[in-house]
Amino acid sequence: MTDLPRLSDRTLAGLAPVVRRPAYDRAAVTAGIVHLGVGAFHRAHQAVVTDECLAAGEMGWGITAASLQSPATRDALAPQNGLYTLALRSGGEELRVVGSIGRVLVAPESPASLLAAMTEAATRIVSLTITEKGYGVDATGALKRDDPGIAHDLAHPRSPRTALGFVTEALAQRRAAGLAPFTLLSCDNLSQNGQVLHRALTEFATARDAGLGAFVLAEVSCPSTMVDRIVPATTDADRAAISARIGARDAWPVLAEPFLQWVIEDRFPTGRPGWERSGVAFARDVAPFEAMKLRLLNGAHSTLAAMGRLAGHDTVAQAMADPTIRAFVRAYWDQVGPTVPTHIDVADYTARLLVRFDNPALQHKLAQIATDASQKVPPRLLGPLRDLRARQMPQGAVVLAIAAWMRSCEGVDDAGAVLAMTDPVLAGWAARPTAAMPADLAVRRWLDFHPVFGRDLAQDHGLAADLSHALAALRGHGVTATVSSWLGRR
Ligand code: CS2
Repeated sequence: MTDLPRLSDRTLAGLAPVVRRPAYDRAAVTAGIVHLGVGAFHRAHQAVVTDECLAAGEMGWGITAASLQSPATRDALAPQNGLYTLALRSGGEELRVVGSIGRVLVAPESPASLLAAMTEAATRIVSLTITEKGYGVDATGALKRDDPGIAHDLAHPRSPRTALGFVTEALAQRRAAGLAPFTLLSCDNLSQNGQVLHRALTEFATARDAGLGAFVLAEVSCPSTMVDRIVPATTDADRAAISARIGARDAWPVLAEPFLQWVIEDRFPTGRPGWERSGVAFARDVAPFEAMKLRLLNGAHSTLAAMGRLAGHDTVAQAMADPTIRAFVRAYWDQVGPTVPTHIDVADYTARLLVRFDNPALQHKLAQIATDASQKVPPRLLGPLRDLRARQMPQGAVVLAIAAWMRSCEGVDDAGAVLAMTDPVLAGWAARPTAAMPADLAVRRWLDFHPVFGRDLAQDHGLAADLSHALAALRGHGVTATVSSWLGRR
């Protein structure tokens, strides 16, 4: 691989014929979007559909991307002029080089450069994939003013570190300069992501200055979006294989499934690219689509991450090949399906999910999904649980999934091997329950943990009893026996 030339504008023309490449003059593109959080997810959806808009002649919508933390993506992409390969994998592999990202900035290295990009007159959209924890809000959606990043940015508004800090400062500067605010587009997996962002931002701006808060509340548009594409993390083997296939060294290609669904509320007061040309759907309300995706796809993913890892599986496809876990996922969908708005065809969606989860070419690691689970469990599992309890409908599958997650946080799998956990919120919780604690005490402690469970569920004694029972069974008999017995009793 080291003998290959580096992927860049200069080597584009010489790539293997199998690779699709930007069909436009990249030098003529100007940036209209600043994107915060230039991870694989962004590079597998928004950057791709924007690439198609550029190819269709909408040259004012190039992307300036920024990392809020690490320089790794910039270090990979800068020598490549922002170019990278997207590999869509199912039976075969479809390769294309994406050209929509121009510059990649690293916020901690130069906050001023990022603020300058965000306050350019031409910047009309600031989009975000900063993960659930990037929003600086608690389980009720309120701003966490004691979060170290938020507290820093409120104390030092001109040199921000967090997404909220950058966005607010950029909006304040635009306002002072008489420039219209940009539209803020959250593409993270949160229910009502636009509303969550708008509320967090309004609270943050108000804490800085009441007038700025009122301006954000009234003038800044935050459409909600639902993005769906499974994007496994790139491995070194992927880097080598893709570089060999394209005939140039790509330091950070991105892999994904062919499926893509992106639904956006059409509230862009200062304009947007014609993303609909590449299949993006614009809707008045994305909430039904979010509920469908978060509860059925992501809910099953988090369940698979917990149960699959306890049972010793490594990837989604492997866990789905385990007959007990597969049967459980189907039962889970049957139970949760009725909490999804009625005009959604749940049977059709879950039938397609089965095919997507079975895709063996993706090698989608359960450990990747288990990362930051404390942020993911509330919308994915607790949302449906609350709905089912309110409607007095059966909840056994959801309870068992939550108990499996609690069990997986105890740090050992069913064979006694260590289960690593990457979850800063849980890691920082000194009173985190351990396997040595009786199941009912452990559950009590979990339910009292407000950042995840809010303040309502701790009052629910029936729920505590059901969870304790499930946790004790999982500890005593393991996932396979516990789930089989639950399936048998249904
Ligand atoms: C996954 C999601 O890592 C995770 O938590 O559930 O990233 C999932 O693959 C995407 O939301 C699919 O659109």
